[in-house]
Amino acid sequence: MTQRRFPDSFIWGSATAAYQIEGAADEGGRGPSIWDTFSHTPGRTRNGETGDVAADHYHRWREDLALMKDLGLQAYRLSISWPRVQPGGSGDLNPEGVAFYRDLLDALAEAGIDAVVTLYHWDLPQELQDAGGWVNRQTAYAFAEYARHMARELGDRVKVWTTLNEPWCSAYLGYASGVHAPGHTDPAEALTAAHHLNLAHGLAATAIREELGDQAQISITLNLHVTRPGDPERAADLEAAHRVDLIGNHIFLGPLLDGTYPTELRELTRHLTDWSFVHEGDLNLIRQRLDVLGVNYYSTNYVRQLPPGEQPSGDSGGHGAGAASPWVALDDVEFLPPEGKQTAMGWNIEPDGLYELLTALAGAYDGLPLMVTENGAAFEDIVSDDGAVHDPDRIDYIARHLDAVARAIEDGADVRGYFVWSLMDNFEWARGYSKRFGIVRIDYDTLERIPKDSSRWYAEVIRANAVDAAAVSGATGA
Ligand code: GBH
Repeated sequence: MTQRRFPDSFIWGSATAAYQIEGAADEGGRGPSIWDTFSHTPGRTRNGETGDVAADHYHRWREDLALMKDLGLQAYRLSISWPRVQPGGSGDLNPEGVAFYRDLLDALAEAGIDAVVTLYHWDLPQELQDAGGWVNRQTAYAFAEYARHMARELGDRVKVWTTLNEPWCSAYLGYASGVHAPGHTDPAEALTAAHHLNLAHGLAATAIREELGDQAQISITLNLHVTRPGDPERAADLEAAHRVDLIGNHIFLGPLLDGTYPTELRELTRHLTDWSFVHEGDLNLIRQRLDVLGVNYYSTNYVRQLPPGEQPSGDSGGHGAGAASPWVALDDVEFLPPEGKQTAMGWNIEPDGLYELLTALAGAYDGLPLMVTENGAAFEDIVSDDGAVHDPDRIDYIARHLDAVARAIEDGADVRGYFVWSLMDNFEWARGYSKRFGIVRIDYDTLERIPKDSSRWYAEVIRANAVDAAAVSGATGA
């Protein structure tokens, strides 16, 4: 690896999500979301932790904006809490909630920081869940109305509208493995939810363009799975990886970009659903022009096809001990435990996976602009006596992934920007506060913000518009 420069127009950012940082769950007229319900249900999150306070960003956002300015961030990816702006998920808006985001977006604009706004980062208004959540087709229409409201209220302040963050997680972790809200474990529900999420994207994109005109920039962020065969020589493992690609990736890429669900995907899941949730005309509604595709990348998967009758060993690749698998219709696919160096999440570290993903997307979808909307890692911080926070592993991880992004750009992928996950430590969903992804540390006793070494390092990358991954990897021996 060597010093690599990025295009002059490259956008440097950092990302967060509302439920993970805001807190103030009962303030400002906010309604309950499925994550309030889920996190307050005993046994669902580590130590029963919730987002009630989180990083208290709702009250401390001015301080957080100052941190962004210090970093020299060019863009900030945030999400809007749907139940904060529309407490019941339909009907009246909550003016106090809308004002919170208006003030924040105004201050970002004043600081010259572009806002990339995600409309749905998993916090569905509870009232919509009571009516069936994403299994109910009506939720897609409610989402489009919410999107229309946000376009009207905040339209001129938003650079890029991202409809959904990682619908894979909403569908499969929410409805099949149950490790995310609402905690269901029904494979047919997960597939239904996936379609309704796709539909919600299409309807919302249409509504936003109706409000703001065709120049509105629309995106969706996917967590696409880079899956490798456990044994590259074994045809059965290659075939297993292909099926993961269908269930994990093409269930979204298909309707969004090709206007269809692959026949193979329908066949593979035929025993679970007859796909009657796809109504005539849906596929036309879903395939809307994407101005940019958001790509979240953390790690790769290795899979093995099990011989008939054999059960997967262990927890099958970190789905969570005893949890059901999110991988519907793939009972005979074993997710192999990671080998080599891992992050604190137990995820393997493979920057080449990001290179492969970006170049594969560029090859498959000619001319599709891409943006890395999340990449980053949880590690144990090293807090020294003088209060400084050292995180060499995080610097190394980000540097090596940026090197991969730069290589993908050199090889023709149109990657427009990169967002570190995350600006600050936050509520890591079912893992609670134990996992820290921030480049800024949050002291959860005092709620003090302490920039880690990675903050200063990232500020320098932004300033130089270049990364030197070799120096960093050498320093930490990776
Ligand atoms: C992102 O999710 C989220 O957008 C963000 O909110 C979160 O804080 C961040 O990453 C860090 O977790 O489920 O067994 O197949 C990433 C979610 C992580 C989901 C890897 C799939 C694979 C394990 N993805 N995970 S499994």
